[in-house]
Amino acid sequence: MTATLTANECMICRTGNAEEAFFCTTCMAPMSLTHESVVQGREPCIVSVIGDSNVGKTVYLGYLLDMLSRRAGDYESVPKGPFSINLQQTVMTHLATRMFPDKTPNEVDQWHWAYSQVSHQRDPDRWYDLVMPDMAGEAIATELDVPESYVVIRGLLERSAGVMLLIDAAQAAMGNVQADFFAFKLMSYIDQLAGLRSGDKVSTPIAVVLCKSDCCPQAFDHPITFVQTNLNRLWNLSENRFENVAFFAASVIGSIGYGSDADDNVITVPLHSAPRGILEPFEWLLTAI
Ligand SMILES: Nc1nc2c(ncn2[C@@H]2O[C@H](COP(=O)(O)OP(=O)(O)OP(=O)(O)O)[C@@H](O)[C@H]2O)c(=O)[nH]1
Ligand SMILES: [Mg+2]
Ligand SMILES: [Zn+2]
Repeated sequence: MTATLTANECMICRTGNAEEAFFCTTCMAPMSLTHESVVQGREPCIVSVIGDSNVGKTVYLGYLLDMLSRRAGDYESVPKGPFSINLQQTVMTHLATRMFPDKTPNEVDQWHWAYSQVSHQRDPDRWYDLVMPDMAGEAIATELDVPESYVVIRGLLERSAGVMLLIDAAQAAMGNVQADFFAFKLMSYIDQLAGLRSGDKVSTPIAVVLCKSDCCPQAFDHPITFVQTNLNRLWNLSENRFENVAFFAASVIGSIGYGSDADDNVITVPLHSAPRGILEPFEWLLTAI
């Protein structure tokens, strides 16, 4: 791929910025992404990780990035700049001290963005340059309800080579329709962005990840049946409008305990990590993009 970005052009919304700008003035994406991309001489693939607030995006993405940098599954991952390490460091530091990371702030300039070069041992000369931001679920919800309130989310989804749509499987399994409706809305948003005629289907590969499946093992046994049963609106839209959707169950935590914070609020405590199904959606997406 040839570099089409100029030195001070935002990677996400293409606004020209001042040379010294840290963040894009229009969408607030970090300009360090552009600077790294210009050094590489090619544009990266953007993989967007989306989903409602509290579904487990930060924990999943941080854990995935850490597994890649520990050569899990024979992957090799090289971060492009120290800013790319912040997300995995935050997540792993929290889990090591039996805490969950904080909710991602709605302010775009506080999101962690990971920009990494990834390859696999079976084809060591093929490198994927990936940009994966950790977005806030509430910001995504606001963009769905008031389009263009978060220019960065729209820009990211327009430019994404692949999407990971995360869903709280534990919530869906309990019959809470919020999980289905949120995913349904997100898919409809992506469909609308693609702007295709009704007969054409969206070709962007979408990995639907059923997070917290440790709480509902049936999702691991038969993810498709789980989606057809508990997330039927999402299933139908995927079939009707999307060419390339796959379903995966995942969980990071083996068991959860309960404790209290300084104000006596009940909090969940990750007792130990037992990653399951973390790499599979990523592997599928890499082969699909
Ligand atoms: N059982 C279980 N719970 C999990 C797992 N991962 C995350 N959680 C729970 O889900 C909560 C939210 O996880 P986050 O990764 O912060 O969620 P998020 O999608 O980033 O949320 P926002 O930042 O608000 O968008 C955590 O505080 C945990 O209580 C998991 O693998 N298993
Ligand atoms: Mg988060
Ligand atoms: Zn921008």
